[in-house]
Amino acid sequence: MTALNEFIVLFEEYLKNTVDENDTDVLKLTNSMNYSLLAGGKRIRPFLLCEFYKLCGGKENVFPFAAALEYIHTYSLIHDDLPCMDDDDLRRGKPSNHKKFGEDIALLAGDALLTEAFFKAATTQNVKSEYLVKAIEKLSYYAGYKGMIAGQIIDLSSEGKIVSSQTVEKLNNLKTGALLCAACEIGCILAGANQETVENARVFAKNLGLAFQITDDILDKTADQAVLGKPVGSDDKNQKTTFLSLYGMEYCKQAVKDITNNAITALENIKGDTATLKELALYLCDRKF
Ligand code: GRG
Repeated sequence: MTALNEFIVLFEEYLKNTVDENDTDVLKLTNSMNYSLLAGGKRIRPFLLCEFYKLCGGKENVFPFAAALEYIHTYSLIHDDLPCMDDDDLRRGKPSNHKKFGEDIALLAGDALLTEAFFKAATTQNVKSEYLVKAIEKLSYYAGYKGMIAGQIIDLSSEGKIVSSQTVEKLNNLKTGALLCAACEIGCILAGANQETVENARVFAKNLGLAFQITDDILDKTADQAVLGKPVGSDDKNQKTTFLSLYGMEYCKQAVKDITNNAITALENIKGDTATLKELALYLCDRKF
């Protein structure tokens, strides 16, 4: 997708200079942070933040806040791969952080990215401080114990059990949907959008997250590991109940399309040019990695 690829070039250029490696006493830590941060990735969350910001009339460079979101996403991936969580050896096509640096450093790199995220967010320039405070409130809510981490604990407690579709949906909304909601809502908030727009952005993100996660479940079964960049079959390995295990392949493929359409419908309620966001939703529902 052209707009996403163009964004990635600019954003990566910015991101690569954000964690400095000047202090030789903490080099192991900063190497480990940059190893995961700069290992590629689709950069969907920062892209969404910047697109919603532009859509709502924002004119400043909000890459620092977009980076904050990518820091939090990256920390969650590092911690999720640890032996005490999903115990995965491969991430973004490379050995996972703890495989390369050891569990102690991987744990600290995740901690440092999480903490630094709030520094990046709080020091975003040229945005009204009132908007910045509201955006940081959203970020901490969605990343925290009522958001992404709630999803992780429900996920861990569900392993090896057959759980209801309601639990699988809740888990997905939190684990995957929460940071996507953060991205879309924060983009609006930083631009000073009204409550109705923020709400439409949330409905878009929630549906996008659900379609994204069901696609992830499908790819975990069908993808080529080299293209996916992470192990396939990990849901079966970890005995996870997913939409795929509950409803089967054909139902899930159709559900991805229907839920993506729900996301697009929410976009239609927002004034302005939403073509790129619509293109992104369609691109994500057809992705191969
Ligand atoms: C705090 C330990 C801890 C975990 C939080 C988000 C999360 C829970 C764990 C990460 C693993 C995971 C499978 C999350 C579901 C969301 C998801 C599909 C993440 C992968 O996102 P992509 O595909 O990744 O955007 P890239 O590598 O492209 O950035």
